[in-house]
Amino acid sequence: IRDGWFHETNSQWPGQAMSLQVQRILHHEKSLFQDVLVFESTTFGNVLVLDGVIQCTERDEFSYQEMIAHLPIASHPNPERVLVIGGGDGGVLREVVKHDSVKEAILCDIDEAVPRVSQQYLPKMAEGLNHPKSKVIIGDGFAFLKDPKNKASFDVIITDSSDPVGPAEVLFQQPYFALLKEALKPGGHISTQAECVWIHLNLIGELRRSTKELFPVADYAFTTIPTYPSGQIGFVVCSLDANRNVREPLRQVPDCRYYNSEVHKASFIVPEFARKVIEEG
Ligand code: AAT
Repeated sequence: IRDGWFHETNSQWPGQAMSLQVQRILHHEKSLFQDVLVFESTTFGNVLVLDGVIQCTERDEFSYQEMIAHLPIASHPNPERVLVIGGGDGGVLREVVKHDSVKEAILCDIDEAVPRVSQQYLPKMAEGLNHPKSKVIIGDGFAFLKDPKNKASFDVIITDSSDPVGPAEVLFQQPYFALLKEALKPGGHISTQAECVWIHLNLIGELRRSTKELFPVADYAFTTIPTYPSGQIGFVVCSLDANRNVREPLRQVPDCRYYNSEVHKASFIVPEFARKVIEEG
């Protein structure tokens, strides 16, 4: 923070930085895993920052949380048990529990500080943590999925993870995707945070390749969001069922601000420079 502005400078996006004007700092600590900052901005509401990287703002979080949750759930015929890895702010859980078919939503975030500060400063997201269908576990997502009792037990697994530097690095690698596959029930779906076509196209290509080796269906979709780098972020959405079309929603989702059935279908259409790399390698 300099002269009343937060600048999101980071070696993951060299030469560019999203800046937000700071009204006041609400919270700052070093947790066991990361530097945790919450500030009130002048025009984007409260902002959660981990290791200098914006995780969510109250003004635009719905774009990301709705899309990463509803793309895999609305295209699944009967999603009952859903797992969220990361997502400790609770915003994705808030979206997951909107689906009537969902009976149980489990969240596993590595850092207890994230749900704790979200309860205090991001109440509209943290409501997902407190929903009767939700259960929150603090622990490493990789270790959670390795536990034999979690094999073949979820219809949908959403990886709402921070960027691949720090504790989330393992969540972008093939051994992790293999664990996701084992933790799914037959015909299960996953979606994972899959970065931005303007900055990380090669990483997206790799994510698509490594998931395609494991899942018969592996697709990339994206959303627009002002406070993530370059204003765009994507998701790899996969299905264990070769006959499933994850681009087609099977039902509507109530109370959304970004997502609808047409947005669902359109989000898989990517610009030509990205399509080449993602689909043709
Ligand atoms: N809901 C939007 C915010 C996030 S949160 C990412 C979460 O992933 C953080 O709470 C972090 O503690 C958690 N996390 C990181 N590594 C692990 C791990 N190994 N196991 C479980 N949880 C983990 C996403 C922001 C995207 C930013 C884009 N630039």
